[in-house]
Amino acid sequence: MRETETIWMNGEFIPWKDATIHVGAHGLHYGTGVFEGIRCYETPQGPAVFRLKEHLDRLASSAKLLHMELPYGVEEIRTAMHELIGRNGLAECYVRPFAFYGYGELGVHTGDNPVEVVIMSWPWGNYLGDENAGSGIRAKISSWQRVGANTIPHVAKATGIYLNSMLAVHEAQRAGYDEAILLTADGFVADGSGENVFVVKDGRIWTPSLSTSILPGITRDTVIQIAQDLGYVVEEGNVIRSDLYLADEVFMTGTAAEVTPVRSVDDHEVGVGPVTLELQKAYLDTVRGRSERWGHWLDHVNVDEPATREA
Ligand code: PPE
Repeated sequence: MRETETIWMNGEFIPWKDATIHVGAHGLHYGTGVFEGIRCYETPQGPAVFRLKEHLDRLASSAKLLHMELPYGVEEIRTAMHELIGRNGLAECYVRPFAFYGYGELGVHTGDNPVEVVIMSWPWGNYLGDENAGSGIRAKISSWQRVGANTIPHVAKATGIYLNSMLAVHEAQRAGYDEAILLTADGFVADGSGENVFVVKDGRIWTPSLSTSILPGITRDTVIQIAQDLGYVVEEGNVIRSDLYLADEVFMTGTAAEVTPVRSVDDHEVGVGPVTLELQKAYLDTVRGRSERWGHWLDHVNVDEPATREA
């Protein structure tokens, strides 16, 4: 990862290398944390964070699902993030706010351990590879099932849940594929290891519904709204693996992956098609402020305050 100058940690801006924690931290032992992945894009009006409000609301919901009380309000985290982006001076970056149970006692109960809150920002290209954003990735259905609704609340973006994704993406890449697609215990398509999944067939677009063990992706919601605005009908429902094999197009969405075409699933070629490319372009136009229609999704960062910058 490319280091930047500053990290915001528990209310203070500190140098990147000083943002360390004790090895006894609860979150390190048990994955008791929540996080967000957000992007800041360069727009004609300067850097802007895309759908920051929705990301911070999801962070708060994730914390609630873990009975975690965030010591900072959503507005305080937003202000800190703006200042961090300004200080690090990047026109485009990925932003990762996270909160975890820190050092105190061990044992799975989180007890009175403090909740630590950190925000990092750094440059990050397309999650699935910048070159794949055009040519598409090769996906494999995982032998690992996506965590069930009664295993871990899958609507929480919680750190421990990502062991599920880690196992799936390792398996897929060891077998020579780029990414995994996880099914639910009932055999319905859920998520990629870090993305939501969409299918295009005969001009219709559909995607697993929110109750199918998916993370309620903000990019998913964005793409649904953009697609509807472009005149497509988008359905949310159950998707089975054969739907992927027989699809005209399959694509994945995520803050990190943006809109990435899938060119094959389990070696069934689906090709990179026009609907995916149209939505990908519309998405990138939206996040980079080239579409007035969705301007309200951009939270502009004021980087003109020299007081917030350090030499
Ligand atoms: N499903 C999963 C499992 C997931 O991790 C993500 C985000 C999504 C769907 C899409 O959600 P959204 O970003 O709100 O559209 N994955 C993050 C990357 C995970 C990682 O750190 O690695 C991301 O895209 O930021």
